[in-house]
Amino acid sequence: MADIFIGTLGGTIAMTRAAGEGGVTPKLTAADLLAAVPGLDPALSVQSESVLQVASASISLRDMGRVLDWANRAASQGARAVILTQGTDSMEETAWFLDLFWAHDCPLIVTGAMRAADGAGPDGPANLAAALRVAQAESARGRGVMVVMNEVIHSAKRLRKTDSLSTDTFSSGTTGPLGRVIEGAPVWFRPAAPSDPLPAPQSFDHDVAILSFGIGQSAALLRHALSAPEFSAVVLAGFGSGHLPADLMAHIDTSTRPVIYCSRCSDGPATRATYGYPGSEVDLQARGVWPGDWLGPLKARILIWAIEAAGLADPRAAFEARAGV
Ligand code: DAS
Repeated sequence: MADIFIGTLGGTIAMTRAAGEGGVTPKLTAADLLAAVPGLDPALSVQSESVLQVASASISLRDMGRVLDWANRAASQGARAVILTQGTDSMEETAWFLDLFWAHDCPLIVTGAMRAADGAGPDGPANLAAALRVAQAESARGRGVMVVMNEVIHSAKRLRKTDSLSTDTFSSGTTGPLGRVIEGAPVWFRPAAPSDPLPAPQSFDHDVAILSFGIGQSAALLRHALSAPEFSAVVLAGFGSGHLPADLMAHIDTSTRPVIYCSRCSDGPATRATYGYPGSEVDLQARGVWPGDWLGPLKARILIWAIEAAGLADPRAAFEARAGV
């Protein structure tokens, strides 16, 4: 039995450019990624598998169901830790998806790279090495799904990609990261928090829309999202702490699906009781729109999608229980 299972999903960490290609594409296998990690402990028993080979914007929720099954199998077979490598573009969504369903003490660590494997100073091997260090630590048990990038350990819930290219792209915002990897071992800034995993997803056919708003935007997309049968829920990425223009409020209809308001800002919560003007959070809630609380639009979308996939009887209570800090 291997100590650590590594599943690779593609992403920049696995990308190189072949002659004639216009840019890098995912090619490297799990074995290639491991071979590039300097100073890998030869006593460490690792089992690796290439699970997907895609850019992370192309990972579907159905794919994530398969990845979750793969990771669950590894944990049930006695893995000490599971590591997934993937693209950073969707990491804040995929890690949160996994965290919502992860029911093991065994840590699940997600990592990737901002620089391609064949460029100058690729960060992939260092990130995988740091992820392995966290995976090997007894203190990582019971901490659910984490993202290790740039030697910083983020919770799946708080992590956001903040820069399209910098190697220092990930931030846990106001609440800060969970810890850092220092001299080859994790140093934790806070204790492990208890988790309340959702039952495994039963359905993958539903879709949740995110609508972001700019000044003067018409009601066309809002009307469509709130009436289209394809959408089982709608997340509104509103101004400031979650506000909509007053003239759009007449189009809000929460009678057929959950509608959630979040902040379109890169940090901070959607408020509940600060502003009372038309289009404010007070007005939205009076019309049946749920506060996204501390979740940004991407995380709120994954959460309501997961709750619907799990078929919970009281989606609102399940959402509220998980949307706070
Ligand atoms: N931006 C790339 C990455 O960081 C591509 C992707 O997300 O797959 O891996």
